[in-house]
Amino acid sequence: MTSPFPDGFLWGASTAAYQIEGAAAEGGRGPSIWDTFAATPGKVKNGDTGAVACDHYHRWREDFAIAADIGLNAYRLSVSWSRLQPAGRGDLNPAAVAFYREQLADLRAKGIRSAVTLYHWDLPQPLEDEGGWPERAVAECFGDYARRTAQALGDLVDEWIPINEAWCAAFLGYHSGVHAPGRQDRTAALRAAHHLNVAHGLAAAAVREHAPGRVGSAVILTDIEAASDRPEDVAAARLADGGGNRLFLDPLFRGAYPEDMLAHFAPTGAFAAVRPGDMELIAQPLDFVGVNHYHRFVVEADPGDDHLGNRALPPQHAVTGFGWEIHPESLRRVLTRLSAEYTGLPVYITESGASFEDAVAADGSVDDADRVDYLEGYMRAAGRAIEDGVDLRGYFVWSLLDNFEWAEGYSKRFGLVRVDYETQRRTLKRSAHWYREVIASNGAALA
Ligand code: GBH
Repeated sequence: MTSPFPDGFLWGASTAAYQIEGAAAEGGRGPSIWDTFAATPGKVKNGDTGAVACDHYHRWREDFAIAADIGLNAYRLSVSWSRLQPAGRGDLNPAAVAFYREQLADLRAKGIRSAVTLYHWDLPQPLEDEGGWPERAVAECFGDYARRTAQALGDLVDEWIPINEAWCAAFLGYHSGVHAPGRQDRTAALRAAHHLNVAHGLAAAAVREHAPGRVGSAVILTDIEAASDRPEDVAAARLADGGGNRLFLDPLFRGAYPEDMLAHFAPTGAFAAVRPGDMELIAQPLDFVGVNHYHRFVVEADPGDDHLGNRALPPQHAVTGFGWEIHPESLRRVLTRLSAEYTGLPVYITESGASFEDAVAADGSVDDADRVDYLEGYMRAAGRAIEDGVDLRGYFVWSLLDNFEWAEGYSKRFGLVRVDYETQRRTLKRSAHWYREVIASNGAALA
C-alpha cells in the first residue's frame, strides 16, 4: 500500500486548556472570561462550566500515557493565560510554569512533539474588565505574556501557535456573543479582530527572540460557496469569505486587510485601530501555518442580514452531532486554496474532527463508527491535497478527549477517548484504535 503522507508526518491530537484542565481555583489560577461567562445563567447549555472538565490538571499523566498508546507523535495543547499570569500582567505564576514544564518534559520523554497555543480563548478576566480585545492594551499585554512564557517554557516547546482562531475570539466573543465575553457589538468585534492580529504579531516576534521553537498560526478556514451563479449570491459569498477567512489570511500573508472588507466595514470606523507598522508586524515571516477546518457554508444573498449580507442554506449532505455538514472535499479545497493564493509554507491541520452521540455498549466500549468514517474521509481528502501539491506535514485530530465544548458544555463529544464526567474514567473509542492503525502505517491504512 502506498501513502501520500510523507515520512515524518505528524499524527497528532489537539486540546485546549479551559476545555480539559479543570482545577479552575487551584495552583494560583485566576479567573478568565470563560469562568465568568459559564457562571452566567443561560450562556452555556445545562449550566455546564469548565471548573472540573476532564480534571486533566490532575490526570494529565494518564492522558499522555493514552496519547502514547495511540501512537501520537505530536500533541497540541494550550497553556492557560490566567493560570500563567493570573492578573494578565506581571511575573508568571511559578506553580503554572512548573505544571506546564512537567507536561512538556513528559511529552518529550515519550517522543511526542509539542505544539503550544498561547491563547485558546481564556482571557484573564481583569483584562476584559479593562475593555478586553477591543482595547489595544490587551494586545500589548499578550506580547508581554508571550515573551515571559517563551522564556519560561521555550526549551521544551517544538511548535508555537500564538492565537487559536482569531475569528472565533473576535466574532463569537464580541459580535454574536455566543462565546465569552458575550458582547454584541460589531465595531468592538472588528477592533478585537485587529488587536488579535496584532497580538499574533507581537507574540510571534517575542517567541522568535526568546525561544528556539518554530512559530506559526492556527486559522479557522471555512469553505464558502455561492448558492447559485446569480451575481447577488456570488457577491454575498465573496463577502462571507471576506469576513470569515480573508480578514485574517490577508493580513497574515499579504500584509493588508482586503480592500472590499475595508470598504464594507468603513462605516463602523473600526479600522481606525490600525496603527503605522501594524501590518508589517502581523505579516512577519512564519515557519508554518495551521489550519482548523470544520465545515462549509453554501450561502445566498440576504439583504436583511446587516453584517455580511448572506444566509447559509441547509446542509446538503449528512451532518455531525453539531449539525455541521460532512463534506471532506471542503478540507482539500481550503488547503489547496491556501497554497495557491496565500503561502507555500508547510501546513499542519491543527484541528479536524467531529462530535457524535457515541452510544456506550453494555460492556463499556464505544463503537463510534461515524467518527471513524468522518476522519477517514477527511484524512483521505488531506492526502488528495498532498497529491495536489500542498506541503501538508501533519494532522491533529480535534480532540484527544471528550471535553467542555464551549457554549454546548458537555453535550457534544469530539474525543478519540470517552470521558465519563462522573467517574473521570477514560475509554478509548473505536476511533482511537482505528487511528493507531492509521498512524502505524503512516496513512497507508487509509488507502
Ligand atoms: C474549534 O473552533 C475550536 O478551536 C475548539 O476549541 C472547539 O472545541 C472545536 O472547534 C469544536 O467546536 O458562523 O456562528 O455558525 C470552532 C470552529 C468555527 C465552528 C465557526 C463553528 C460556525 C459558527 N467553529 N463555526 S457560526
